[in-house]
Amino acid sequence: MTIVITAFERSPDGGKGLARDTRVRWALEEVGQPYEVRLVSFEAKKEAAHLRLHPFGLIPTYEEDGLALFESGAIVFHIAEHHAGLFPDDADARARAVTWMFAAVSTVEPPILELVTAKFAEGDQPWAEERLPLVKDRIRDRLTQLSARLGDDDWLDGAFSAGDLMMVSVLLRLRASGLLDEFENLAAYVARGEARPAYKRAFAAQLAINAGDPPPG
Ligand code: GTB
Repeated sequence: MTIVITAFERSPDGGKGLARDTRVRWALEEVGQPYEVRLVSFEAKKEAAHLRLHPFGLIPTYEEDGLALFESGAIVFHIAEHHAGLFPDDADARARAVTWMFAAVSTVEPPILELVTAKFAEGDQPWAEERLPLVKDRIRDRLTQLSARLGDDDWLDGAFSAGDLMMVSVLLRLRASGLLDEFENLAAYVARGEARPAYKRAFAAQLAINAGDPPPG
């Protein structure tokens, strides 16, 4: 049956690919699975029909046959489990790829999201300017550690995997801040992810929606 994911009717980023449907699209493109997208407005996300799919009223969601999933990490995991191309065959290597997926969403992404909160939700608070450098330094700490581990390698653990897909997706959110460019190997790592044909297709598909053109195909 057709895979259906949800995405913003119009992403607030205007098509920069930062909303989390992009990582799901990327995973589907990597494994060569066609999919459809149901666009959801901000209002519709909070209505009963969408809340049945996503208890927190967010995107993305994933539907296939009787299965409905939410959480981009869980969705990418499911795609990687069911289709060749995102997990290595070796069981230990696979476990390490899963570890990197968790590291991306539970260790690296949280301080990055703090920066978004500090800039956009708390930016007008009297203490905002004082807090910002602290938030940025917490991100730098994580990036320093990640950069040391990646070293001169192309990917985090051998061949490209779902772990890299999630990590690159998380790091992309930092580009506008300039923090990524402080770490040459991480900037190159993200650029390698973006250069993958599957990423380019995913990016183009979300851009077509958010720039107002019909999706390709
Ligand atoms: N942990 C969940 C996951 O990984 O799936 C988080 C899902 C989530 O936060 N979804 C966001 C959402 O639905 C969209 S991606 N927000 C709507 C709401 O809160 O009502 C987050 C996002 C939003 C906007 C930008 N942007 O404009 O740059 C980037 C990322």
